[in-house]
Amino acid sequence: MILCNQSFRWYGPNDPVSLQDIRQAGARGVVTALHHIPNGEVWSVEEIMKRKREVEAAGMEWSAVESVPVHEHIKTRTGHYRDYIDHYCQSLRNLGECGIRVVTYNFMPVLDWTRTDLSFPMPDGSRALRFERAAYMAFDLYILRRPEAEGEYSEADKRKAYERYRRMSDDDIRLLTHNMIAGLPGAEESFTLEQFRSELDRYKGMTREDLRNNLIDFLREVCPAAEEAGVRLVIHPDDPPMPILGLPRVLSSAADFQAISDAVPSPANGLCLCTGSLGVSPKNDCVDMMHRFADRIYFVHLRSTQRDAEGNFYEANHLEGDVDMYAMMRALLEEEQRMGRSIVLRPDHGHQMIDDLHKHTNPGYSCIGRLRGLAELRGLEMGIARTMEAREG
Ligand code: CS2
Ligand code: MN
Repeated sequence: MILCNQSFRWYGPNDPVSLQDIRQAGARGVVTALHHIPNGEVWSVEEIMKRKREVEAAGMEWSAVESVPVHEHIKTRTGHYRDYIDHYCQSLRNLGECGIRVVTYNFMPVLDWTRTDLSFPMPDGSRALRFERAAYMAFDLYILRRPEAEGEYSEADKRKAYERYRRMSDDDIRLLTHNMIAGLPGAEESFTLEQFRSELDRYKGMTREDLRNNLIDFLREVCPAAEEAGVRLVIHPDDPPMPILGLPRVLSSAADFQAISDAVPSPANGLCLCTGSLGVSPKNDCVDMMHRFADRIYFVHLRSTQRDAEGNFYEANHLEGDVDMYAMMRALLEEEQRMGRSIVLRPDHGHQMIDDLHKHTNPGYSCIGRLRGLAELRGLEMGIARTMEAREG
């Protein structure tokens, strides 16, 4: 029986969660990146090998890179994008040479994932990441004061946003601003409001077709290098899977992945199926995507969210919320048997719980909450795998 390569994300030597913690959590693989190398520079064989040896010395393997970041100049095809693409290809060659086979990236303009609340209290006392639509609109309209925002919301939404804004203290405003733009783990940059406005300006007038074309051009340029190096690139979906702050989006649905896969039919052009991102939209069927794109899926993030009628969502426990985790795991195992290869899997975020609550960790990446997620996913996997085996035998 082929099982998933159960992994855990590690932010490197500065991560308050240690490699030993990760091993004790039951992971076989470590998902990490060379966060100390500035966005756009080449990852040298030496630096890659140093990290690889560190992970192996702790008794695990470096199962996937998350992420080799894509520079904003590449996303906008401006400035030094040519150099950055050359650097990207060189990093892929170097990673391949070191035996690292899966490389994650995203093509979200300016921001990686977006939440309004990084510490939302759950009934059991743990804390979750949350997206509250009214707070988001209040930020857009009354704090960021994005000029186009006025015309993009209904009157009812604007009233709701204003009501929400009116009730905020200065501290609330500072915290919301920080949560929205001050940089999250995985995000390569952090901004002040002023800097953020000028970053948004780079995308003025850019449609989703324009952004998609830039992504396709990028893939046409890097996939041959990835293929040669034996590396699979996987794009992480937009989180949340809807336009944010007027920015265009390219990977929010099955149709979006189909489009880039048709345009660049290289085996190196892969998908990171993140159920925590895609699952926010009721229109996305993650189980169906697992079957449909299995041949291109080399990495899976399992996480669930709970949405409501207002457009808010919070990150739920891994086995609860809107994502049918049993069906997801079954689809994953079925595809792995069919293809005869294991897929790297990690619990995406987890709640801050138990001792996590007294520690300062990267939002979403405390140890115990993710340990719970991984334990639940491993148990689920074993249960389904044994049942499948019994049926076959
Ligand atoms: C991650 C993303 O924390 C997360 O939600 O899944 O930040 C992911 O690492 C990037 O988008 C991939 O480039
Ligand atoms: Mn994810």
